[in-house]
Order: sequence, then structure tokens, then C-alpha cells
Amino acid sequence: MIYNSDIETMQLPDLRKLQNQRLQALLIRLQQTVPFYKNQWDAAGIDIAEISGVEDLHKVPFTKKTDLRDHYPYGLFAKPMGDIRRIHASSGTTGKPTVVGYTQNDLNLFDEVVARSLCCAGAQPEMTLHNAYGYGLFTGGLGMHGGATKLGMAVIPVSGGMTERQLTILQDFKPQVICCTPSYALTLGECCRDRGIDPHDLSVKYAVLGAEPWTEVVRQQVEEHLKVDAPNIYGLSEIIGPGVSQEEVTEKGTGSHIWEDHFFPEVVHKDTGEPLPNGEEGVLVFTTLTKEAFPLIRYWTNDICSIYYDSGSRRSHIKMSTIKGRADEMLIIRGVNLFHTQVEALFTEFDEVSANYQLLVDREGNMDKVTVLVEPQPSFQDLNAAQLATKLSLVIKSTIGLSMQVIVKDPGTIPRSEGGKLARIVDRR
Ligand code: DLL
Repeated sequence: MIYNSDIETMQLPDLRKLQNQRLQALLIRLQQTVPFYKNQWDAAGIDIAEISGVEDLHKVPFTKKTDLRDHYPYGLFAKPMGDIRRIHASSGTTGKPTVVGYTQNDLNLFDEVVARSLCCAGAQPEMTLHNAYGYGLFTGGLGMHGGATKLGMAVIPVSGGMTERQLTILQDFKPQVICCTPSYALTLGECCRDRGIDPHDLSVKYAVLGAEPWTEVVRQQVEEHLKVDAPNIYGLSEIIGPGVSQEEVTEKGTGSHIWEDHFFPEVVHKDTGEPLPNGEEGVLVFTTLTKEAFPLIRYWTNDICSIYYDSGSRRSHIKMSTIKGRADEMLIIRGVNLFHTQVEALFTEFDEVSANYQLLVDREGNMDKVTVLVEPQPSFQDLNAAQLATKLSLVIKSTIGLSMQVIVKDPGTIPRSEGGKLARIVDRR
């Protein structure tokens, strides 16, 4: 089902016209209401009258996370506090959180894009959603909740964690859809297996997974353990929360549609900031075209992916590839750039390896070194751990170009997600 067919299948020229109108109105509004933008544009010698459409956006400076920090908490809001109806925040790894605000219209927009996303993921009105994203300052829980309600679903607001209780609810409340992080879906799948719960007895058909980078390796294991289809949902608090883009359940593996009538994407070179042609990998940058309280112009997400149109798709909106990782979390090991998803992706060749793994980064003398901890699938009981470690290490070396020690651990010993995002890298330098 397509939630908003007129918009989601709109032909590109019409979509551009809509984006351009929205962009011009936004620039004028921001120049009048947010001193940061006026100052930034004045300093760069930008006359917004000359930005006639999205194709001119590349002339405008980026907005970066540091700009948000510098104006903590409300300095970039374009509406007075009296118009704000909700505040969320994302906890940065360092320093103050990033604070975002929503007017009632923004919350309606949030509901709309999440409703679109849920439909795109296979959900339908009258289905029940087991919502295991965290409720609170994180946008996942309340964001999915609002969109599901708007779609006409019944929402079970389980939130993250308390896995035993989640299993009881999954068995007894009979939801057709679950949403959580991919790493938590792995945890739930494993716990079902360990407790002898037959996934065929569960009613869940769709798992809408996102909030952290993941690959086909995790998808395959979640789909197998829970007997679901598991499409990807992407988003970030600064842009709105979940529902910035969504993978269509019948087009898995081809990328996620960005709802570009509201969130205009660009991909730029990670070092130079130069716009890159569609299909090339770089940093994803968004301009929010319709948000009222906290609009962002050319926001540098730090997420690495590519964007492209897919003429074979039911919807017209541009797609983004899966996120390889965040530019600011990329490891540089002996001169080689490394994202943990690159290692994860290699596990597809090894049926005996589970999706539970961790990268340890250490420094020995002047040399950085990565150790890969993996767990075998419990079903492979007579596995030769030393042989597996050697094979994996060889594939890593030949594909990524780095020598890494691989250690095969006992099943159940590598940390699991307990409800939220899982840190796959432990940097001990
Ligand atoms: O994670 C919003 C969200 C909630 C998305 C639920 C999907 C589902 P933040 O906490 O602000 O917001 O974190 C945003 O998480 O910039 C990416 O680095 C990463 N991320 C989010 N979704 C995906 C995904 C929410 N599907 C940051 N794949 C983003 C890879 C993702 N990374």
C-alpha cells in the first residue's frame, strides 16, 4: 500500500517545482527569524534572491553539528517557544546533546512521514505495532508511535529493553509489525531460539529496523530467526527522527526512498564538500523544506552513502544506499579507512559465523591494530575455531587490505543490544 500516492509517485518535474517553492519560502523565513543563517549568508556574500531552486543550494554554506552545539539549546529555533509542542534530544558521545523542537505542524509532518514509511515497510491500518524503540528524548519511540497511530495501527509502546517481557508480549499480544534497532532484533531472535519459541508461532510479519548501520548479514539472521521481512528505516533527530527514508519491503536491497518533498538530499565529498553526482558515495546532506520550529539548511549528517533514482521502483522519490557508517566514526588504521560494516558484510560468505561481533582497536607502539571478535552460530557444534579465524582473517586482508587478528569466541560472550543502539567498535587507544 502507498500511503500518500499523489506525493510518493509524483513525477520528478512536479516534485522539483514543489521543492523549489518550498525552499524559497524557507530561505526568506529563516533570514528573518534565525540570526545564525542571516549572519552566515551575509558573511558568505549570499543573496537568497539568487537561490531560485534546489539546484542552486550548493552555493549556500553547510550547517554542521558544531553550529547546533554553539547555539545550544534553542538558538536555531525559527519559532518562539510558545509555538513549540515537543522537544527531543540526541545524546552526543561528547559534550551537550543536540536539541530539536517541533511545532504542531512539525509533529503532523513527523506522523505523515512515519506513516508513509510504515506502509512502505509492509504495515497496514488495523495491524498492531510492537514498538521497541526507546521512548523519551530519543526520537525513535514517540516518532514511530505517532506515525503508526496516524496510519490507523494499534501501538504497543513497549520501548527498549526488558527482553523477557518483550517475548511475552510478542507471543500474547500478536503484533504483525515490530520496530527496533537491528541489533536488538538480533537479540530478540536469539532469545526466541534459546527459549524454544518457534518463530512460526509468532504473528510478526514485518520488522522495521534502523537507527544504526547494518548490512545484509544482520538482515538475513533477523529474518531467519524471527521469520519476518526486515526493511530498513533511516532518520536522524536533527532532520525529524525516524522516517526520513524507508526501504520498500518488496524492493529490499535496492535502497531506501527519501521523502524528498520534505527532506531535500545531496551527497557531497567528505573532504571538499563538493556536490557529487548521483550514485557516488559521500556525505549525506539534508535541507528540511517544510519544518517550522527547527529547519536546517544543508545539514551535514556525517552519514556515508550514495543517492540515486530507481526507475524500476513503485515510488518516484530518490533512494539512498545503506549507510556505510559515519564519517566521524570512520577508523583510519595504518592509512586504510575502515567502517565496521565492511567487516560485517564479509560474514555473508560464512554460514557458520553469527552477526554478533565486535571490533577492538588498540595501539601497540606507533601501530594501530584491530582485533575482530566473532561468535559461531550455535548450530555449528564441531567447528574448528582456529581454521575459521584464519579463513576470516584472510578474507579481511584480501578484501579490506588490512591484517586483523580474528578471535572466535564462545556463543553468547560478545555484548548484545539490550534494547537500543549497539556499539560495535571498542576503541581502546
Ligand atoms: O536514530 C532516528 C531513528 C530512530 C532512525 C528509529 C530510525 C529508526 P539519532 O539518534 O539522532 O536518530 O541518530 C541518527 O543514526 O545520523 C545515522 O548515523 C544513524 N542511523 C539512523 N538510522 C539508520 C539506518 C535516530 N537505518 C543517526 N542505517 C544517523 C544506518 C542509521 N544508520
